Amino acid sequence: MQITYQPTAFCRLGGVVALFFLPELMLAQLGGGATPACLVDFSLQNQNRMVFGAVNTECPPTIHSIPFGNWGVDSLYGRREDGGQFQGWCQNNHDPQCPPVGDARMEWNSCTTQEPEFRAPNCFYYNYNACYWQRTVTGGNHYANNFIRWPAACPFDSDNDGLCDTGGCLKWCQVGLQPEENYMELYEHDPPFGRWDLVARLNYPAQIARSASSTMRNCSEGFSNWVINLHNGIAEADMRIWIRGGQFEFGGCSPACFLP
Ligand SMILES: [Ca+2]
Ligand SMILES: [Ca+2]
Repeated sequence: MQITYQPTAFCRLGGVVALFFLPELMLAQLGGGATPACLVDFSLQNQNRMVFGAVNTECPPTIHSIPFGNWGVDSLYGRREDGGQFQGWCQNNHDPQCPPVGDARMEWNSCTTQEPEFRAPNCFYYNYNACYWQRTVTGGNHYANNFIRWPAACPFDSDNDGLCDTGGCLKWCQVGLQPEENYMELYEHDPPFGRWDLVARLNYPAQIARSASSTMRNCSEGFSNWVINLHNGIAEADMRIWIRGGQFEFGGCSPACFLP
C-alpha cells in the first residue's frame, strides 16, 4: 500500500510542533500493521532558579515544615515529583532552619509575606540579594523526561544510485514547544499527606531543539538555547530542551536501497 503523507496532518503531535519545515515526505511503504516513525527522546531542564515574590504555601497554621518546602514541576511532558525538579538552596543536612524531610531536598522558604517572622530581609530565610531573595545553589535540574514519535517515511532512493538518501529520521530529529505549550507550574509539597500547593506558573516563549546531526537511522544529542520565563513577579528560571537521542523505527519498511 502506498500512502502520501500530508504534512499538516501530523505537524502537531501531542502538543509538539515542527517549527522550521514541513517536509515533502516521500511515498511511504507500510506493512505488517506497523508504522515507520522517528522516536526522539528528550528532557526539559531548568537552571538559575530564583524566587523574589510572594509565596505563601507553607505558612502557619500547618503542622510540618514551616516555612520551607520542596517544589516540583508540572509541564506538558512531565508530572511533579517530590525530588529535585526545581531545587532551592536550603538543605536539611547542612542548614538547621530546614526540616529533615529527605537528604536530596533543596528547599525554598515558602512563606515569604504572610508572617512577619519569615519576611525579608532575613538571612536565615533568604540567601541572595542582601537576604531579600532566594537563589538556587545547584545547577541544572530535569523536570520532564519524555519522547515523541514522529511518523516518518521509509528510507528511499530518490536518485536511483542504490543509496537511501531520503526518509527515516533525517528531518525529524527535533522537539519544539509553542508558547502556550511551554510552561512550568511550580508546586510545593507537603510530605506527610502528599498534598501539593500551587506556587506560581512560569511561561516561556517558543523553543526548539534540533539534533547536532541526523541520519536516517539516528538522532544525535542536541539542545535548544536557554530562555528565561516571562516576568511573573514571583519566580524565574531558564529552561531548555535537551534531545538525548533518537532512532528510526522501521515499522513495515524494507528499503530497497543501501542504508548507510
Ligand atoms: Ca504547604
Ligand atoms: Ca540515492
